[in-house]
Amino acid sequence: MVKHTATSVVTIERFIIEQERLWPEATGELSGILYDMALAGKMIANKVRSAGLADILGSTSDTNVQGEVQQKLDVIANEIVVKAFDHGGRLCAMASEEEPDIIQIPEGFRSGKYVLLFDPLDGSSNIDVNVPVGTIFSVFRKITRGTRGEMEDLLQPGRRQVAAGYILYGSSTMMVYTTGQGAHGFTLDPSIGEFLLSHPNIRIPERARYLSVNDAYEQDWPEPTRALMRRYRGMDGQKKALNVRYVGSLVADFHRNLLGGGVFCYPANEKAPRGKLRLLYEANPLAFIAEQAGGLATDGYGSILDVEPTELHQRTPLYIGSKAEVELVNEFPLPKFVAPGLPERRHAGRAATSAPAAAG
Ligand code: FDP
Repeated sequence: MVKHTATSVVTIERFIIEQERLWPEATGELSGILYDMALAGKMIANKVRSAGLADILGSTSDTNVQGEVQQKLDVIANEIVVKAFDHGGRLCAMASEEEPDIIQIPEGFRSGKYVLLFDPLDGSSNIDVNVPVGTIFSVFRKITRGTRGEMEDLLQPGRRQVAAGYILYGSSTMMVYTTGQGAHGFTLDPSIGEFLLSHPNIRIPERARYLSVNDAYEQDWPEPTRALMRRYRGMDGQKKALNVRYVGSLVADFHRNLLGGGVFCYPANEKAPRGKLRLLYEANPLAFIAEQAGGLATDGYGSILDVEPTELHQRTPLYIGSKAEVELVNEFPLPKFVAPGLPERRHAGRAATSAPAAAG
């Protein structure tokens, strides 16, 4: 990695170029994807900043005073990302949390060698109340032979990601990404419209400070999950209590814990037996960043990055953050979270049947 001093001003563009030079065989296409994502992030940030002013809140079916159909911000963010990528020639397909099916590159445009999976505006239930939201993305190499992207290209285990990241629209806008060479953070300087390197080589603190979990679901958690949460809260006398911080916007919760040390948990529960969060758009990219920063992510059975996806919108339980806290999950064997009739979760190199037996 190229070393930067605390005083050097490094734009995201320069940083990406410097990283690319470390790989003589690089064609620049992945770098292009990262620039395009930074650009899409700036455009979404602009919309998020003016959300309350521009009268773009509300349901997609609402009509504004001009008689135009209003669009929700997450729909707008989805369009921004799709338009930033579908004509660029770097991707052969996309998948979005907002769309049910694979997004193909329009006929007549060059098809590239990567696929992009993204959640255009995560935490969108927080938009109306001015709480931080984020965009999350994940990039894989195409593995099928044809020109167009196929489902197989999108359903790859997270371990094969070549890049992943997020853009947090908070008190400032930040982009954090990894290409497997550490996790790096850039803060948008709105006066010049550039993301500047502000957090090179992020390392998640080993000593965790925070626990992020929505314990309104406690009554629906199985006993091992409750016991794990008691451990995190220091209630079983085995450990100093963590402080609880829960925004309810995954990117914001993850980012705080990445910088301050902590664990974010969204366990499976009786009503959501496979959890709520999406493997491909949320868990995988954040797990890649967590590992690159020295942390971990598990679904309670094994690394998130080893899960072999079976469907685009697959959900997963998620425990992510500081290594020691995530490793604690192993001490509380969780019940099988696979709902009857749904395909079993498969971990690469490990049969689903090796998961701990049902315990509640
Ligand atoms: P949201 O429903 O607002 O879009 O995955 C979506 C997500 O937010 C995450 O950002 C967040 O961590 C989680 O759901 C919050 O869910 P709960 O309200 O069930 O806690």
